[in-house]
Amino acid sequence: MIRTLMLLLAFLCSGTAGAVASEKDDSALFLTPELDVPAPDPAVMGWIDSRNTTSLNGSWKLLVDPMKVGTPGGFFGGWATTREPVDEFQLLEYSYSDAADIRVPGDFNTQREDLIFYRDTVWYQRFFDVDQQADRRYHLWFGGANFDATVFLNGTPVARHTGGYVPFSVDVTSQLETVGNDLVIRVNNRLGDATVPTERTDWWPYGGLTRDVMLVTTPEQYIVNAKVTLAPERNALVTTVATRGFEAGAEVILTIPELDVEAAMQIDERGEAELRVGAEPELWQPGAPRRYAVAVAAGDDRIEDRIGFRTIATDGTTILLNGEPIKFKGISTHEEPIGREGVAYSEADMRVLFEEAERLGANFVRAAHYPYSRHAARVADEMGILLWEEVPIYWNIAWENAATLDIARDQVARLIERDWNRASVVIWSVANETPYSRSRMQFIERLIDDVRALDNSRLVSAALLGDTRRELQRVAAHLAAYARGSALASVEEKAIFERVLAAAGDQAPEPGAGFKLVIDDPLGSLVDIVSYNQYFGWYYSRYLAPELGVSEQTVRKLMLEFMPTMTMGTAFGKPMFISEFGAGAKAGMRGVGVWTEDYQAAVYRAQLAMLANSPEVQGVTPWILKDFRAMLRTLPGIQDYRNRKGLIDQNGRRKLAFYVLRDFYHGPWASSHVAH
Ligand code: GCB
Repeated sequence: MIRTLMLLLAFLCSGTAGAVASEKDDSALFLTPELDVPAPDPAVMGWIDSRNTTSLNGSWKLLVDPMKVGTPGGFFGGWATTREPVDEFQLLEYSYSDAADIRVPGDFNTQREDLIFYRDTVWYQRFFDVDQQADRRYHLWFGGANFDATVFLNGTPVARHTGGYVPFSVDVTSQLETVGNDLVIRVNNRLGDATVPTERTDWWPYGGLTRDVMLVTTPEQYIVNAKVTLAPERNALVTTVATRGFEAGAEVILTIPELDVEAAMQIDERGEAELRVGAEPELWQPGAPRRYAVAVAAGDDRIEDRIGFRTIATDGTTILLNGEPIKFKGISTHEEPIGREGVAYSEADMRVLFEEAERLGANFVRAAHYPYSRHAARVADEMGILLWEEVPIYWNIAWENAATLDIARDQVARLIERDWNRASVVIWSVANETPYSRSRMQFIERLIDDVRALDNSRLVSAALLGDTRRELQRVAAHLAAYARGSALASVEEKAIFERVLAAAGDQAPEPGAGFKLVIDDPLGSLVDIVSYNQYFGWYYSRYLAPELGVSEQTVRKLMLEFMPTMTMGTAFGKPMFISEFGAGAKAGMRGVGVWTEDYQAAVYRAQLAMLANSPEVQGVTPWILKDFRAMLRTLPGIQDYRNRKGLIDQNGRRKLAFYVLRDFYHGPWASSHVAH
C-alpha cells in the first residue's frame, strides 16, 4: 500500500521539483520508464564448470508483456517482484503465481506456439534459497540472454546486459537473502537498427534465457579467469590470470600433473599474474584431441579445466596447424538441434550436431553467425573438431553509432574470454557479408584490434562479400564467352551472348581465357584468412538471367558447366576460405529444377570442382548442415519459414548433396587430414 501511495506521489510530483503547476510536464506519464541499472561485471567469469555452482535451470514463470507495462516506476508497473495484493482492495495487474511455466535454458519462441513470431518483452521469475556463508561471494551467472536482459533480485535491478549470446555475471552478495530469493528477469528479444545484429537476419531471433543460469559461489578473494596457451615455438606454456581481492604479491599456482608442471606466479597491483613455463605437450589436433588436466589455484580458490594445446598460423596461402599444412574440411551450422525445435542449449545437442558433421568427413565447423553456448567449443575440443566462432556483425550495422560499437566490442570480448582455452577454436570471425564503406572499415578494424589484444593465439577472419556488382559483370562476360562453345545454349541464345560480348568491348574475355575471381575487399588486408561467401549456383544465376537477357534455365545449366572451369583467389597472398556456398532443396523433392535435391547436389558437384581447381582455397564450410528457421523464408509449401539450404532437414533426413560433400571430403581432400 505504502509503495502504491509512493508511486502515485511520484507521478504527482514528476516534473521539476517545486515548479508551479503550469510548468509541470506529464508527457512521460504513460511511457515505459528508463531504468538506471548497473552494467554486469565487465570481466567474464571463466572456468565456470569447475566452480561451486547452484543451477537455476528448470521451471520458471513467464509473463508476456509486449507493452512493457511491467517495468517498475511506470503507471502500470512493478513486475520486478512477486508481490501479492495485501488485501482484496489492492489492484495488481499481474501475477507470477498463476503465470505459465517456461523451461530454462531454452528460447521462449518454440516453447509456446503463440510466441513463435514474438519479438518483444517477457518477464521470467523464480525463487531460490541459498545456504549463505560469511566470507563467500555470490554471483548470478547467465550463459546468455537474448537480447536485452535486466536482472532484478529481491526487487532491486542489479544488472542489465544488452547484446545477447554471450555470458555475463553480477556479484549479488549484498542483495541476497537466505530463503525465498525472488529473481526476476526482464528480457526483450527485439532487434533494431542499432543492435548487433540488426532486426533483419536470416536466422530466428530466439529470445529469452536461452542458456544456463547459475548462482556461483566464490571465496572472498577469487580467480576471475585464466588463459593458458602454447607459445608459437611449441616449447612453453603462457599463462595469464585475473583475480579479485588478493594483496599484491599473493601467489597463484599453475598445476598440470601430466606435464610435471607446478609453477608459481605473483599477483600484481592490478590483480593479474603472468607466467611462462617450459613444456612440450602432446599437441591437440583432429583425430588426436589430446587434453590435459590443468588447475589454477590462489588462496582458497581453485579452478580446473581440461585444455588442449596447439598452434595455428599461416604461411603465404597455407594454413599451419601445429606447424603442418591443413585444409579445413568444414560445414556451417546454426545453433539449432537436430530433431527438436528451438535453440540448441545442451552439450548433448551440440554433440549430435557435430557428430553429423563428422559423418560428412568434416574436421571443421563454422559456428555461424553468433556465439553459441559454451558447450559448443567444449564438445568440439573433446571430439577434435576445429571451430570458427563468430560475432553477429551481419549485413548492415549502424557503423557510426557508438552504442552499437560498444555492443559489438562486448560480444567480442565476452566470447573470447569465455573460450580462449578451447583448442578447437582456431578462428575468431568478426563479420559476415558487410557491404563496403569507410565507417564499416573503421568499426571492424576496432574489433580486430580488440581480438588481437585479447588473444593472439588464433587467426582472425571475416566472411567477405566482395564487390558484388563488378563481380557479376565479370561473371556475366565470362559466362557469355563460355556459352559460345556450349551445346546448352540455343542458336538464338548464342546470338544474345555475342551481343553481350560485343557490348563488353575491351572488357570481353579473350577466347579460351580462364576465369579467376579475385577477392579484393580491403577488409582482406586486416584479416589472416580471407573468407568469402558465394552463391554462383543459386542467387547469381537468378540475377544474371535478366542481365544477360536469356532464360534462368539456360543460365543455371550453363553455370553448372562453367563453374568447374573457374578458379578463385584473393589479392592478399593469404589463405582463402570459402565460408559459404549452397543451394536450397526441400528434402524428398526430386527433379531437375530449383528446390530439388538433385539440383542442390548438382550445385555442390560444380562448386567442389571449382574449389579443387583453386589452389589458394584452403578451406570450405558450405551453407549449411541443417535446414534452419528463418523469418526471411516465407515460400509456402517449400520454405515455410525455414532456410532450405541444409544438407539434412530439421529432423536429420539427409539430402543427396550430403553424400556429394562426403565423397569430396573422403576423396579429393581426404589427404588433408593431418592426424599422425
Ligand atoms: C548468406 C548469409 C547467410 C544466409 C545465406 C542464404 O550469404 O551469410 O546468413 O542464410 O546467405 O541462405 O542466403
